Amino acid sequence: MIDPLERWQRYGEKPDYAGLLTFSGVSYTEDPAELAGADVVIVGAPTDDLVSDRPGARFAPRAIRAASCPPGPHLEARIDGIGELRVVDFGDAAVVPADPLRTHDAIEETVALVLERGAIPIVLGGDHGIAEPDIRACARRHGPVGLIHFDAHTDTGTEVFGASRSHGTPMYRLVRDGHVAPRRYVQLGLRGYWPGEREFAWQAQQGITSIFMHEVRDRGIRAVTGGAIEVAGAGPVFVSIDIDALDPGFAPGTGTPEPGGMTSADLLWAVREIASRVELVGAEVVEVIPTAVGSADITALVADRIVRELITGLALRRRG
Ligand SMILES: [Mn+2]
Repeated sequence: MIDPLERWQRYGEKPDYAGLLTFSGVSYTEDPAELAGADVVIVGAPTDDLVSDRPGARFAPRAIRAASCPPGPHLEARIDGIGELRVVDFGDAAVVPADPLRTHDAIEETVALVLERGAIPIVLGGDHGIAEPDIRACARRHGPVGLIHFDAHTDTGTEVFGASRSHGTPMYRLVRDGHVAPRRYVQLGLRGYWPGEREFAWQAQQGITSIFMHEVRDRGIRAVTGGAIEVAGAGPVFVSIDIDALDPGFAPGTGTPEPGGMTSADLLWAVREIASRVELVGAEVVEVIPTAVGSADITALVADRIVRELITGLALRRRG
């Protein structure tokens, strides 16, 4: 285990731009045995072979780590999630360029190693195709999971451009294969012009709940988040956050941006609230396309803060 803060111990903290690049400066290991006792484990999944428009999400795990800020008390929640919980950075899954099948196997294997040690994996994507190995690993450990899915799109196509494995199809495949319990599956932030009637008819048949962006706007984030938590219900829950749920004004670095989305303030609160109230077994933040370094990349920055809110919510739940 490497503690990136150790060299700066006499100063109490490490500058964000210096030292080993880990999430929030937490300890780093690639040895699964060293994950014993960890509460939350960060895994990178740098792959974007399955995008249908603009690529670049393969650079996100590094960018999110580079944008991440050191531990400290959350000024609203009044708790330091990283101080309270044992958080470890397990590095990146051994992805293979241009080979999405082997890449997904590597991601599933890495996430499974985290789950075997009893920790909660938080995966930094990557395109949304990684939902398939991420959630499959969680379902193989915990049984079919409830799913709270923030996105502009449903990602429940049977195919996109004729491809059945795409960043537009993972949720269809996960429901079809029994890894997601459809009646405990809720989508938040849907808007724009995709998908069509066929997909929504299939979703209705499965009992999937869709909360559209206009409902978030009209009913407010507290009401729709409360509703989503009710749909997910008791039992294991996975939270999947596609950064394009946010308005492109807040998260311009993404592959299929859709204007008219959520605010950062709403989404950050919602993920903390969810993590503090459900039985979270895993989470992912996907579809971030960074273009700048460190805190200059506002999309990677908000992705980092989303992960911090998840950790803060988990710490609140632990405290009771
Ligand atoms: Mn998506």
